[in-house]
Amino acid sequence: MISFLNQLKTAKKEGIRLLAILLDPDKILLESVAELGAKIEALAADFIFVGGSLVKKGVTEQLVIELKKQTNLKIILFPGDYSQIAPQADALLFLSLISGNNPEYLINQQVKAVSKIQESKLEIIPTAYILIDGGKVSSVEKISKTKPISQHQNKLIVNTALAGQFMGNQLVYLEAGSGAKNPVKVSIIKKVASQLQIPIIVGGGIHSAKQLNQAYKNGANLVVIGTAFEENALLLKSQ
Ligand code: 1GP
Repeated sequence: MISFLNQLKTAKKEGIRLLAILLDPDKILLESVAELGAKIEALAADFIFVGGSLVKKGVTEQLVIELKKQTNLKIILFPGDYSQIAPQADALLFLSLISGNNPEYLINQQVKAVSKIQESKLEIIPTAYILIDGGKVSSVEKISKTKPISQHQNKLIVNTALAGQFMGNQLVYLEAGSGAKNPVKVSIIKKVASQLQIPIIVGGGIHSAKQLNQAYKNGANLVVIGTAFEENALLLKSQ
């Protein structure tokens, strides 16, 4: 099977638009997983991302196991912290919050994750995670105690993304925060995409088919949608 990273690299090369639906293990009832899986497949999503800011111990594993039973889509871990690493998933975004300066999210969580990763067969993808101001205080900001970069600081965002690439990351994730008022501006996506050799994931505050299309058109290779799916899956249908 083609790896998650290779799917993204191909998407970047060939202009394929990939979509991931984000599920927060804390908000999902296991009984509803079959129905959710069917809804996600109906949207023609390519992946299911699993992760949240504050998730109780063991809940992520239970959700991943259930998703594996109910859908054939690849399950990608997008963890808020190392306790959310479930070996039953397909891949792990090995995130480093490089827009911030909190050592806990730059290196400490990563060190804590090692024993869990070593025991698993997960595909590990080093990912530069960049938090951008989405117009309200996001959970990532609260928990990581790091400030997002303003959407006016184009140059700083581009240079942070480039630094992420030069550090060896294989992906860049431009994050406006879950439930953001303002998604990452298309002009920022465009600038970052034009300078980077590695694929770009964009997420946070994307609510409509129009915003989704705009993100792709300007260089997002994979878009992640959580809140809009929770609220109304139908809004996105006509991508
Ligand atoms: C959050 O980027 C994701 O980490 C998705 O955000 O919930 O706003 O879609 P939304």
